[in-house]
Order: sequence, then structure tokens, then C-alpha cells
Amino acid sequence: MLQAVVFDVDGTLADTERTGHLPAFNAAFAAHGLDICWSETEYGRLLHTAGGRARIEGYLRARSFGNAESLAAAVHATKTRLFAEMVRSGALVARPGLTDLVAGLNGAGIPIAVATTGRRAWVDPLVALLLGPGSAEVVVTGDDVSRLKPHPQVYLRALERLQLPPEAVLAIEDSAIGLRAATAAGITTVVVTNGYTSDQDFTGAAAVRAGFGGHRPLDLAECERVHAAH
Ligand code: XBP
Ligand code: MG
Repeated sequence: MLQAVVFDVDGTLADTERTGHLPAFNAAFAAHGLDICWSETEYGRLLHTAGGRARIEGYLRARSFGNAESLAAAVHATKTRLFAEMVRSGALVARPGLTDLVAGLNGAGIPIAVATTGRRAWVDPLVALLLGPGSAEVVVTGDDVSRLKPHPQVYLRALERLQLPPEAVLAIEDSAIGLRAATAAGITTVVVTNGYTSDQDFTGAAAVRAGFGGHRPLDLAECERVHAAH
């Protein structure tokens, strides 16, 4: 029986990468006087590195910046602040259909958890904005783990806090990196793709969908069906 649903945040709850993180990274580069501006296409390639700080550091290292580690830390701190401000301004909207699924889970009393590589400074206000204040019983962020996705640590921590075994839970992810993290924790996973992830390898997913809505919505009944079938 399905006893909890664990949601990824970026790309799953909202199109945060393109409309939120990317402009925040570019604004942070400018704030630090760096002549770097990632395009949407280039950012799509950079998403193969999980975590914003590691993403910046890898980019700077590849361009032979001597102080890549400390500079990445400083730029990422600025990016985190800027993105948190953007979230608090209410600039991001939930993916179509998500609200219906959340209402179904709330109505059935099925706990919601969140497992993300993102930072708590913006994850908490974003989750409150998109899922409703207090909707998520457990929120595990990149600040709570030492290994980011595709390592399963963030999902294992979520299971611990839910006090549930992996078989009782369904994960909802948007990317191959996230799918690997959730399945490595033993959790049945549905992938809801987006423009950045639709051509990735989703081997091992219980189901792959282009969105929460459409003619076959990923609602509570569908989550329960997919979970029971695996
Ligand atoms: C999302 C990410 C995040 C964001 C940036 O991965 O990779 O790093 O791009 O967030 P997932 P931070 O959806 O699999 O959790 O800058 O706060 O790291
Ligand atoms: Mg994601």
C-alpha cells in the first residue's frame, strides 16, 4: 500500500531550472564581476553536474580559474540568496496538474516528503509556495547530506524521517540523475520529464510521463496503480 510520496523539487514541482536557477546563476556571475552568462542550451549540458556549487566550480575549473573552489562558493552563496528572493516574490508556478495530485494525497492522508539537492534557504519557501504551507511532512535538502544525487543519501534520509521502508513509498523525479538516486534507495519511481530531461535514459523507472496532467493524469489513483504494480 502506498504510504507516502517523495517529490524531487527542481524540474519536478516547477520548471525551476530554466525560469529560476539559470537567471539566478547569471545574475550572481554579474554581481561578482565575472564575464560569464550561461545560455539555456549550455545550462542544459551543465545540469549533468548535480548541485549548483559543484556546477559552478566544474565550469570555472574547466576554464582554468586558479581560485575555482573559493570563487564558486562565493558566487553560489550569492546565487542562493538571489534565488531565495525570487521564490519569496512568488515568481515560480507549479507544473500543470501537480496541484490536483497534491490535493488527492492530502485528501487521502498520504504524507508528502521532498528530497532535493537544492539548498534549504530556497527549498523551504518554494515547497510552501508550490505545495502549500505545511504540506510536506519531511523536507530533505542538499544541506542535510554529504553526497548529492545520484547518490541515494537524500532519499535514504527521507525514508528515515518518514519511518517507512522503501517499498511503502513512491518517488517522483524529472531527471536520470534523480531516478538513479531514488531507485538506488530501493524506491519505485515515476519520472515526469521536462524540456531539459525528455531525452535522458530512464531505464528502471516504473513509468515515464511528459507531465502530471493530460489525458492520463498522474493523479492519486494512477500513483497507487503504478506503485502496486511494482
Ligand atoms: C537539481 C539541481 C540543483 C539546482 C540548483 O537537481 O541540480 O542543483 O540546479 O540548486 P535535483 P542549488 O532536481 O535532482 O535535486 O544551487 O541550490 O544547488
Ligand atoms: Mg530534478
